[in-house]
Amino acid sequence: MSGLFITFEGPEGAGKSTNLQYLADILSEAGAEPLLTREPGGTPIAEQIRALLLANHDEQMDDDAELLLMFAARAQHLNRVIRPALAAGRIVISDRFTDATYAYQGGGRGIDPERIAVLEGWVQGSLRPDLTLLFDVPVEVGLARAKARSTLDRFEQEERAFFDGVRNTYLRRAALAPDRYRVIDGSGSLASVQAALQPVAQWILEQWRA
Ligand code: T5A
Repeated sequence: MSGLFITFEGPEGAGKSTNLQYLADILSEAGAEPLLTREPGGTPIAEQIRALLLANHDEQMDDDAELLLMFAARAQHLNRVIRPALAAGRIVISDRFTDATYAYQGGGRGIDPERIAVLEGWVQGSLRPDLTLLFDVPVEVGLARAKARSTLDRFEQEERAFFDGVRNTYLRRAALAPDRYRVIDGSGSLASVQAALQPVAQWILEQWRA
């Protein structure tokens, strides 16, 4: 038995978390009981790594240290939570995964994507998401939402060019692999975003039941 691995991606404030819960409710009502999780995080150890990554520090975090911490958390999360759930036939929905590393550490920080690919192969082997929903919003819209909601974490305090790199990398990756990604316009009303999720939910249920 093998489940279905769905990831939610997008720049800051794109609406991932809000819509993840909405999709999960549809799947639960249909009897699928998806496992909801997030990155960085998803296990007690990985959540501690998340806290380290998001906190503001007096000392600047080295880009390679940041990249390696992302994959350290991912190794813990994959082996303790994601792989066992998929092996049990469950639908796993993760709020961010390795596309975020390509977007933030690659497109944002400027780390060579080939170096990221080495870590991806090491930690994940051949495991990739079955479907990635990319919530796309203009940088200023997403940041305004993030600012209105809470104090800014370490990533949210970056310069505009960083977020342009993040968004462009996401869109480029989606264009290169259209079978895996669904790009959803996250800038409209919540109702319009949720309407776009209805056919996606049906597709997920069909794949899961097949
Ligand atoms: N990171 C992560 C990396 O650098 N590399 C990696 O490999 C990984 C995995 C944490 C950070 O870690 C970085 C990226 C991140 O900076 P996170 O917890 O996912 O990742 O943090 P954020 O992206 O900052 O999460 P946000 O909560 O800001 O964004 P969401 O989840 O996209 O947005 P959401 O749903 O919380 O919505 C934000 C606000 O907007 C409103 C909501 O009500 C909420 O108030 N909203 C809307 N308002 C109007 N219209 C809509 N359509 C709306 N949709 C949502």
